[in-house]
Amino acid sequence: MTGASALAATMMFAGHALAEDLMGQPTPGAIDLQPAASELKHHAIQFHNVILMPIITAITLLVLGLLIWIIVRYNKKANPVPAKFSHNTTIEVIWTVVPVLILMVIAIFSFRLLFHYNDMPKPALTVKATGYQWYWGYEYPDQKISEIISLPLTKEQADAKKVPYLLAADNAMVVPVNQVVRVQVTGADVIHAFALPAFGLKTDAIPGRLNETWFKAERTGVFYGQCSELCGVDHANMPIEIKVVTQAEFDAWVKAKTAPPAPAAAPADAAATPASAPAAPASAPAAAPPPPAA
Ligand SMILES: [Cu+2]
Repeated sequence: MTGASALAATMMFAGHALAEDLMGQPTPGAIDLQPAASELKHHAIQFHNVILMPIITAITLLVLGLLIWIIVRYNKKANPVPAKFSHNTTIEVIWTVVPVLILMVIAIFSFRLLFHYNDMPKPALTVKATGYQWYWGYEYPDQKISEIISLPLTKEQADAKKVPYLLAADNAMVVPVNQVVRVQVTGADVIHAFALPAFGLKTDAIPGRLNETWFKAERTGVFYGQCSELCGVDHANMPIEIKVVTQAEFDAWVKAKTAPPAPAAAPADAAATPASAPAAPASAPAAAPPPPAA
């Protein structure tokens, strides 16, 4: 990035911050990160805006200034007799030590953010997200909800529902607001990545391995992400949709998912009956047996 484009980007960035961003999805024509709806994303945005952007801008302007200075002051016309010396110990020490110090500053804040990602508060809910070629499956082991298959909507379906194509799914991951949600991420065939910008999530889904990430949604609504590891021909067609609802709505959703098909005098706590787990949608492949709750 040249100095000029960095400056332009910084100015656009500053100007854009005033405009209204769409929550949970990309804003057409926008520059800048998606607005945060979870704690981790707030920290990531702060790291980007307060630490990285000023450093990048300052370095770019410094290098641009040096280039202009040399072009103007030391071209053949302005400086016909060049100096013969080589090496300058002072400047060599400076251009070694200063970058090291800059990297150390970045590292300190970078590790702080990394630790934050790893320092998950006690989760209220665990969802296991499995990446398949090419769709996602969401399982709620503690609620005894077997895998829900989440398929992308076709262009026609998305347009009819007025939701973003390639971001909207038929079945969303449903979670309660203001609760720590642990997402266990794995892959069933190849490596995928579970990523959702508004929550600052990006975790690889690796076959044979259970990765973990978390978020705590600050508001209700629908949030979109995408598989972020090139996983094959339909990589672009495996959206991630997370629907954040109130606790009451979530409880009702769990009840609906776990209720027996024929309500034969089912008491209110029928949700706890393990045998009542419903089958996945007809189009879904057979769900794996639920793993032991972690
Ligand atoms: Cu994928």
